[in-house]
Order: sequence, then C-alpha cells, then structure tokens
Amino acid sequence: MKLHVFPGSPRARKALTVAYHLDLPIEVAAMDPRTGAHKQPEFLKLNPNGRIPVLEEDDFALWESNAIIQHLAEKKPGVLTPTDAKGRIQMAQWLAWDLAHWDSAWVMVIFETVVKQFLGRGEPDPARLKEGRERLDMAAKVLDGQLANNEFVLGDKLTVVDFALAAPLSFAAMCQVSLEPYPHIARWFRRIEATEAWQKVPGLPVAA
Ligand SMILES: N[C@@H](CCC(=O)N[C@@H](CS)C(=O)NCC(=O)O)C(=O)O
Repeated sequence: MKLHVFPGSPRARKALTVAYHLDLPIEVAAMDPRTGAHKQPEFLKLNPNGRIPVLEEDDFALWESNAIIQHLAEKKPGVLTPTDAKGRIQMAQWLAWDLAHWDSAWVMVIFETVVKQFLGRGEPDPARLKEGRERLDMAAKVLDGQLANNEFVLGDKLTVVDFALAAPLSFAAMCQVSLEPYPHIARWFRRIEATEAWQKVPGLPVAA
C-alpha cells in the first residue's frame, strides 16, 4: 500500500497514526503542495479532486482521509473499530461530524495562521480567522462534553475516531489555540499524543 501525503498535515497524521498503530506495511510518498504535483494529470487520475492524502492499493485509489482510515482499520477488524452496530454507527457519526464541524473549523484557522505563510500567500485575514476561531470554539465545546465522561471519544476504547479528531490539535500551539477552556479535550489529547503511533509521525517540514 502506498500513501501519498503532505507530511505534517492533519490529514496525513490521521492516516499515518492509524497505519502505524495497526503496524500495517505502508510506503509513504511525501508530496509538497508547493510543487503543484497534486494538480497534474497523473495525480488527478488517483484523486480527481487534486488533494492529498490518497491511498493506492493494487489497482485501487482511495481518497478522503476518513475513508482511508476506515479502510486501513478494516485490515485488523476490532482493533481500532467498534464491533457492535451501535458503536459502528457512532463511529460514522463522529467521522461525519469531524468533516462537517471540527476539521472544517480547524482548516480555516490553520490556513490563515500557518498555510498562508507556508505558501507565501500573505497575512492572515482577521475576519476569516475570527470566524474559524468561533466555529472551532463551538465544535470544541461539543467534543469536550463528549469526553467529560469518556476516556476516548467512543467510550473506553481507542478507535480511529480518536486519531481523526486529535490530528488537527497538532497545530493548536502553532495557531495559538489554547486547550485550557476544554479540560477534557486537553486530558484526552495528552493520552493520544503519548501513543507510539502519534510519536512516529513527523511534523510540518517548515518552521512555522
Ligand atoms: N477532506 C479531504 C481534504 C483533503 C485536503 O484538502 N488535503 C490538503 C492537504 S492536508 C490538500 O490536498 N491541499 C492542497 C490543495 O487543496 O491544493 C480529506 O480529509 O482527505
């Protein structure tokens, strides 16, 4: 299996933490979005959206990080996935919530604070940054509430949902997002950060 990633990005971290935790044989193909290689015809055959990550397996290319992590998790059923119907639909719920509310809020904040600088696209737009921070705060309150009585997002078991939702927190310090108002997220994140899989994933290849 070959995983095309932009090293250090939250979506790369999601896929890599899951692959490393499950000890899956994975070849990492690092891409730098500044080269534009992900918009070239060869790569668009793998992902017509021109985005990374993409997982290539035999003659099959899979895009969307939350689909990729579920596919990887199915290689070792039950290790990072619930086995009961209720748990599985809750996994689907939180992965949908991730894209709709959590990841999308983080993207605004990370783009304005880190990515613009990385791509040389100017200063943060204060209005976009404010909107991103407000959306992030709303989503963080929901996640903090879920974690108030649960060790992990789906209960007492570590799942792909934890790696998915923790991934953008690797940018919290860089984006000056404090976890102090969200003590349950902070406690849970310390636990995820301490996993061997998380520790193996490289950070952003630039000084931000
Ligand atoms: N929803 C997609 C988002 C993928 C995405 O936007 N990836 C970023 C890198 S983390 C990208 O490809 N950016 C380059 C671009 O948009 O041109 C996923 O979760 O995989």
